Amino acid sequence: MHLRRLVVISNRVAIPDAGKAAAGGLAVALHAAFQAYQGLWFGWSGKVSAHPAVHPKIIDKGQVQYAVMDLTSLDRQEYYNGFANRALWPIMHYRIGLSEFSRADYAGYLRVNRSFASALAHLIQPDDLVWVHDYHLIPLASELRAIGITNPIGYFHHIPWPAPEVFGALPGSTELLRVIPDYDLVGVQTERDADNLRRSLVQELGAAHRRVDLLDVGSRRVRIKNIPIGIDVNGFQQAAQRSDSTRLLKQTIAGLGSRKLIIGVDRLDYSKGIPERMEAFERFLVSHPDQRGRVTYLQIAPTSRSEVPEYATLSRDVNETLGRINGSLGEPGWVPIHYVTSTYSRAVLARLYRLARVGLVTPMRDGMNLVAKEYVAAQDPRDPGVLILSKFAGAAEELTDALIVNPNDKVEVAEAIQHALHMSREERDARWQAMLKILWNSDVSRWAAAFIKDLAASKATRARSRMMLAKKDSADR
Ligand code: GDG
Repeated sequence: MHLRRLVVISNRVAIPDAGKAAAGGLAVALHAAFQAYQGLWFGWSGKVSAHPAVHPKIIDKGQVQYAVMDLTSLDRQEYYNGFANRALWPIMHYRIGLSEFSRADYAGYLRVNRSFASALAHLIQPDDLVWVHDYHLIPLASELRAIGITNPIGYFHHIPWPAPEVFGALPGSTELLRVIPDYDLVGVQTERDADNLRRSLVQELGAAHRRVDLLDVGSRRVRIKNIPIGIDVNGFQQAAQRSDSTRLLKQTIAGLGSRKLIIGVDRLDYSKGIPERMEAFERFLVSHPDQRGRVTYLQIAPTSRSEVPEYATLSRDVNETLGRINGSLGEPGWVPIHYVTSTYSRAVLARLYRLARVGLVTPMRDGMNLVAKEYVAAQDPRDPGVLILSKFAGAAEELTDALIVNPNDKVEVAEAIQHALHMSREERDARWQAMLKILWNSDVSRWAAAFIKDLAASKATRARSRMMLAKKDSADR
């Protein structure tokens, strides 16, 4: 049988290690899709070189081919650290004040997108479905169209799409909006994100709604739909049940004794609300002094984007807050907050989630937040823990049976912790069952399949829309 090819493009490419299971989020998500399709995965190798090759390095791994390009150090600085992570990331997370726009960075962002497009164009075949991932690559479809690629091209935006008045604060934002209709399908995490992007297109570019999710922008038609990303539910359930142990697990279990565990797991990023969360935990201990010595909060926060100055500032803030709280509230034999910045295996994470009575997931803004879903999946059905979830995480649109909180309100978060620690077994059970059902409905393999199905269907829609818009043009003339 002839298998259609799926071409995936993302900033970084996860080339699998022989014998090892797929590692991170996107790799797991695409694993299932690449079983059903021949695959090509294209992106940055993660390496910097003085004179990167014009053509990508191709690595064959069975049904999937990986094609990776090196970047120059200037590319990395302007495209990745600069425009993507210092201008776009904060704006998309509603942090206008942190967004550092520079024309040079923006030019670098466009330059890398253009060079990716020209390297990729040679590899795309007429029947391929093209799927672009995330904010590093928004202009890619436009660059591909400019060199004659007419395949269906979809884009999935993993992070929030902010309200028009926030997005509009970014210099060049209208230019970025103009490239959106070069995609046939734009997937976002929540209905809120979809609505924000559609409103920006209508307000800034005069786009016209054909249907709620379908917009005509000039001569192009784009579908904007929320397709919330899921996790490998079964994988997390299995991993959480394993009985082998590691040093961290043994130490955590021994250190806990009869104390209850509260867990937070986040990349060290200001969008995740880590210092604010520590302060909410402090508030909880101050308001409920009988709980001192009875709970431990473990925060795992692998360092990320350390070359971006705002992340170094955050790291200092977290350490300061941590030191202050542990210093003022700790007792001999009890440290309130345990904080680690190393990366642990998914297997260890799953076991820690299961050990924890409370999953504390309180980002200031988050596209989805997979940790919230992983925490739920890993729970012991005989004694499930409680998820406390920020109303500003995309996951809150689905996981309405979590204890939903405003992360800016430390008293509210503190009281949610108290509620979670004392929640009856019946209530915990009912909330967990309801959330697990939702997780199964948006399992990661279903997510990828749903996006691909909509993208494949967009070809017919596109052909029809071209015909109708051509007719309209000639009628107008
Ligand atoms: C972006 C969006 C959206 C964390 N520490 C370790 C580790 N992790 C894993 C978690 C989880 C993943 O990293 C983090 O995913 P999140 O969704 O929580 O957040 P972002 O990294 O910001 O991801 C986000 C996501 O894209 C997907 O669309 O949900 O909103 O910002 O899977 O488990 N994994 C391992 N060791 C660690 O120490 N192995």
